Amino acid sequence: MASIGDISGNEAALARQAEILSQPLTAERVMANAIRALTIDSVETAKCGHPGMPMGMADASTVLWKQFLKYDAADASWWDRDRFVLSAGHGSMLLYALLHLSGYEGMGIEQLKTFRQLHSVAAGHPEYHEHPAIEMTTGPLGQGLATAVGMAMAERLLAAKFGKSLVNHRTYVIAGDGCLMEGVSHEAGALAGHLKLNKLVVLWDDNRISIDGGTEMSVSEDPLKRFANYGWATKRVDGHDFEALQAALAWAQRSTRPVMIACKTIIGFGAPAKAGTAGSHGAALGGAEAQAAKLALGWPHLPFHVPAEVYKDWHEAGSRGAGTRRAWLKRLAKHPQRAEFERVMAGKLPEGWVEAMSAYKASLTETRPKLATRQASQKALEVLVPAVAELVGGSADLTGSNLTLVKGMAGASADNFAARYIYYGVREFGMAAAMNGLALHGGLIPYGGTFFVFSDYMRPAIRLAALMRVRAIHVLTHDSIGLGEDGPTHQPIEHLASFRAMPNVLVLRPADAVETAEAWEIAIRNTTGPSLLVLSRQAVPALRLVANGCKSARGAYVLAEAEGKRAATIIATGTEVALAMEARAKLAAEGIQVAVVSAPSFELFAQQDAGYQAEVLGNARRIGVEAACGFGWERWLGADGVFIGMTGFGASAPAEILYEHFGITEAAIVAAVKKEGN
Ligand SMILES: Cc1ncc(C[n+]2csc(CCOP(=O)(O)OP(=O)(O)O)c2C)c(N)n1
Ligand SMILES: [Mg+2]
Repeated sequence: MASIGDISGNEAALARQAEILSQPLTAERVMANAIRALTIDSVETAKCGHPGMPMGMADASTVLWKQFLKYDAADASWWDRDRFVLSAGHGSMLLYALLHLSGYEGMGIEQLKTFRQLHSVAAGHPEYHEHPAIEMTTGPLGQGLATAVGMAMAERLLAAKFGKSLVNHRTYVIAGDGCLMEGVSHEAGALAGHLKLNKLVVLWDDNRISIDGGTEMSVSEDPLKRFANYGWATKRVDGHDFEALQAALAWAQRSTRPVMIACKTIIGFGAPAKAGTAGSHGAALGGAEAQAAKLALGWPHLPFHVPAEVYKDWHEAGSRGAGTRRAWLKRLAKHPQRAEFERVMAGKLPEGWVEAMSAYKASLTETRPKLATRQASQKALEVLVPAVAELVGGSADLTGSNLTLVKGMAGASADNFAARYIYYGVREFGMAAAMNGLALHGGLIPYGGTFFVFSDYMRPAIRLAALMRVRAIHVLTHDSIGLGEDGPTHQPIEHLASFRAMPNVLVLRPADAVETAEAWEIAIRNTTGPSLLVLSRQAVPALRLVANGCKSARGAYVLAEAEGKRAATIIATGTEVALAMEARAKLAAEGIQVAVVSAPSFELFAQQDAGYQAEVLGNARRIGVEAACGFGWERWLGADGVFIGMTGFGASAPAEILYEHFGITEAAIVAAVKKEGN
């Protein structure tokens, strides 16, 4: 008998496969074969897709969905369901087949027939908004796993708050070799191990094949040992042995640590020639091989036909959780915290927070503090954190710089999840992915801090948040050359432009304490994607002296109108608004009247009607000022506009020297206005 360690080569895989296929078909194997057959049919119909992974993991998924996963196909949005994340998102047909077979509405056979076609819910990779049971968008390898860590954290945090009669579920992940090769698996795995997220269970599709071939070409470590070292409980099983899988998953339920089960599988299981090879990873098997695979699997049915008795078994699995869900609903109905639980899970903001912020903003116009906007952000948080109980903060080891922690917030630890702050460690990507998971889980609004320049390390997670329209708030401090001496490695230049280019991302760069408070209000209300609060290290004067309404909500507004006809309009963001105001005063003293427009958010301004935009931008020549690259500013400045900012990387020196050195000065603005005026 071939041992499970012997299946890395195609020959060994085929021998092992033949041995398994020679065994009598069990009901479970037939259920798994339904996944394989639907995968084959959908991929053949689309003439593209990834059959290998669903065919390899069909057995393990069947055991999970039949016996362990807590779900009720009648209600995809049951709050206390187990979360299932297909981190190896290329194997999307596995998820679609599971949803179809277990009886979810909205994933009928017609959907599988249109796999990968325009407007099909069965898109190439699982897309969050396509079906309510798709917990997140996956495809960028590793991120499913890292996001699932956030979901598992959310479960712990909410269980600590509402009790386990309401919150008591697991997060299951299927991850491939690729997910574990990705760097983010290190960050996420280490964080989960540290926090002892024992209700997180990862099934590793240990087929040792990726696109280029066998993983031995590029991998020498043992991922199980790596995860064991992070503090995970680990186990190896034959991924085609139902009893072994069942025993491993039963063992996982009792774990006091996060669990990784390496399921030794044969990629493309069932395909007579391509099984065990990269050839089954990402292309249709082809007519002859597809036919032969069905024959080998003992699946004699027409394409897309699943016999009634197989549906019956699957529907039983899909409704297995119905009683548990009903019992949960009863508990919820009489739970003393029911209203609050329902509010946070529905993503509704509490009462009173708007009034608290209004009072705070009014106090700012009295005290007119000169503060760095990162400090102003902390002051806003001092109001928001008590008022918005679902806020969960954190930082990637820069708490004292990002100023993300406020009084009364305990840090979460393995022993204490009655907490509202996460020390993510120096793991920006892991943090941003976990924040997505916290938000996707529901019940929490995550914010997290790092230096703006290190948004580069988080970009893939911010992009997924944007694609999924997830409410995650990033507190990005040290936003320009204004951070000074740390130099060009730490000075963001192209970041504003790059995030303004990313759809569904709201970039907010406030100019003073009032605008920072407004930015927070906008971010908390923004449910259509991530918000980036881009904040300064250095102090700025109070510029907004009246705080009625939320002017920043229009993206840009006239902060100071010209006394009379505008000779020019100076448009600035963040710390450069103060410079613009100084230049305005200087010019006024010389009888030249200019308007200053503060533009904290290009995205919000772009959404305003043409009339408002025209009124703000005016007819006079425009000068844009921002200590960053000018890419994208032409949109507001017009053909004869002038941009004052950066054209290359920064340098290491005190901030004032750098502003002088790079010519971002009051004098430069004055000169630009005068030049234009002539
Ligand atoms: C971040 C990222 N890099 C690259 C890819 C392209 N890609 C998709 S699947 C894959 C190989 C994954 O191998 P594995 O996880 O072992 O999947 P299997 O072939 O076993 O299905 C690659 C490189 C991707 N989807 N995401
Ligand atoms: Mg693989």
